[in-house]
Amino acid sequence: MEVDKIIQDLMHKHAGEPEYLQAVKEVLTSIKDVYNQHPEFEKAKLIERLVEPERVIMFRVPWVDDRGEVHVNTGYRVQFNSAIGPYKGGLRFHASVNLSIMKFLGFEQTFKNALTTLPMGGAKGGSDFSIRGRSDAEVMRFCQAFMQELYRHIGPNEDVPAGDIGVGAREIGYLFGTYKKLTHQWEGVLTGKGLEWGGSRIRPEATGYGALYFVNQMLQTRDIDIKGKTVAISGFGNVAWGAAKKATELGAKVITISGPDGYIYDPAGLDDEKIEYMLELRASGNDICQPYEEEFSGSQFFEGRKPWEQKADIYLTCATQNELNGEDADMILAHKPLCVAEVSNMGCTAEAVDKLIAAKQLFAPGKAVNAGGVATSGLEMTQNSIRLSWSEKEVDDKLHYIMHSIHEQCVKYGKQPDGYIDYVKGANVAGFMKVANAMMAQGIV
Ligand code: 2IT
Repeated sequence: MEVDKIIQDLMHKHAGEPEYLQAVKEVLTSIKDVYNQHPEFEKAKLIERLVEPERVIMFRVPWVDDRGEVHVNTGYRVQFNSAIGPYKGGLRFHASVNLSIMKFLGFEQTFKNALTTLPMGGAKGGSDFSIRGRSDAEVMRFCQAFMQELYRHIGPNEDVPAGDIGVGAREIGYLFGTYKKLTHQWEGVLTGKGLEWGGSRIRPEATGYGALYFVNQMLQTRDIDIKGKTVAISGFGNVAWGAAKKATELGAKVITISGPDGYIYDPAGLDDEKIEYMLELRASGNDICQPYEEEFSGSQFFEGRKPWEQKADIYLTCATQNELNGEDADMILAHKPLCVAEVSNMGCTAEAVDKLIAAKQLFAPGKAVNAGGVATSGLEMTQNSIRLSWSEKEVDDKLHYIMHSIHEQCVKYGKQPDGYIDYVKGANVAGFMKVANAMMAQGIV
């Protein structure tokens, strides 16, 4: 079937799943040409199979809060594609979580994981539970209730979840403890574990570090040195923290962070103390960035606004999907930036992506830029399997190599006749070809 017809049918069938449709549409549009060059793909209904998750698990998560009140949340695990390895992808605990968001993230993860060079299939999971304002004991009981169902569906050779928004080392700890208790097995079933119990060095930093390694390579294609450049970052969580840390280390100046409440503009730039403070902000569980203004004089809080209105050389989305829209893209383009990159998954709306690419802006998508996180999860799996812990340098060297390889794949498949590198096309085609070839080899399953 024609790619356009497949998209149309999906829009009809899944009309209530806008994020899923957005992610699918972007990938299918990118791969249209290569798909048409491979009639065997059409015969094998490759795309029809690729867009359908292999399995969706939805379950009830009942738990009791500190006052004795009973709550019921919905749990999800979308096991999207296992062509190139066991299912792999994070768990998101956030009030906004629904099936559409889980499916878009699982779909994206499939191609992202393919780009990492490591053998990992794609999955995503989570719950509409919010850790905001919850006590430690409540978070533990929720994680225990969540794992009481999830444990049947995962395993080190089957499906290996990790963190995402709302799921950090604390939550992974409670989830791991429950899995171990239920199965009597100590195994590498989750990544993002603590260093003392099977975690990998650099994993907390990896998404942000990998993103900056990638951005640096993007800049090098235009002979630009990152040193001294200003960086506008959104978010203040794990990904924003790692990105701010590495950007600062490379000599750039991070001038914004943001939260659901608004953004902070700090013209002096973030230093080590301010970057450490981001961890405190996150640990408070309030999901706001405003307190930064009180803490550091010279900084300013802009309520209900986004950091994209500030002029910067480099813009990095580090919060969540669709946080940069068409209007924001216009504003950013007016600032004539050197580089724009999604570090959050699908950080830009389809309209924003189209505008940035039409303007020949140096721009790259999340599935390439943020793949260092899951890649380092893959390295954690390897260390668990061989029962060794690698040094910081060993892990960081491998992360460098992986980000370099992802960049090369994007250039290979995304370079246009006029020399412009379409990283969206490059990442989508490279990821697709790997998954497609694996699926073809394995027959109609
Ligand atoms: O979006 C992502 O790649 C993640 N949340 C990390 C997934 C993982 O398995 O480390």
